[in-house]
Amino acid sequence: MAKKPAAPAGPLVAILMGSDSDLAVMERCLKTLEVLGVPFEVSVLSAHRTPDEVEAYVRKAEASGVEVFVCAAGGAAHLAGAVVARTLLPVLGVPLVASPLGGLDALLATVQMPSGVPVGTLAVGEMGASNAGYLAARIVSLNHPAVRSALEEHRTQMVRGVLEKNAKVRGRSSARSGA
Ligand code: RP5
Repeated sequence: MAKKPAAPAGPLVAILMGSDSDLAVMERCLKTLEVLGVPFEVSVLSAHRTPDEVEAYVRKAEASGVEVFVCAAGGAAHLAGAVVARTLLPVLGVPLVASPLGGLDALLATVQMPSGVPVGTLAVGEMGASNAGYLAARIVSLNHPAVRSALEEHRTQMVRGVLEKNAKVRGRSSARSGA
């Protein structure tokens, strides 16, 4: 029988959010990583309110073996930019809704990075939070076969789930095309 690849130990993904008010949405990212067996560390640190701590944290996380940063913030969302300016590791940004501008402000602040300083920007809100988890897992899977196996299992389940829904919905058809 093939040996199951060993699960990674220390935090591979560092999740930063600008405020604890971001946590409810970012739970989607945390849950995704938990399901895929990717160890992560989560912190509240703000580009504007705690710039020195952001800097110190990025240095420490890099030295401790973190492979990807996920940064979530709303409004004038500069957290991902502040992090990527201090590391060569991949940085993913999740723009959140935190103002009357509905997340467009955070999306533009996160996505419009100057050439050479890239932030991989996800969708606004929960969908982006969830996909930040999946994308971080895909990056980490390049070095960790156990995470790749978990992603393959997830894809198998996703296919099965959609085909089950298809069978149910097609049952509501009034005529069969045979296709
Ligand atoms: C941003 O400001 C945070 O990421 C959060 O989305 C928003 C509001 O923060 P709080 O005023 O709730 O702490 O920096």
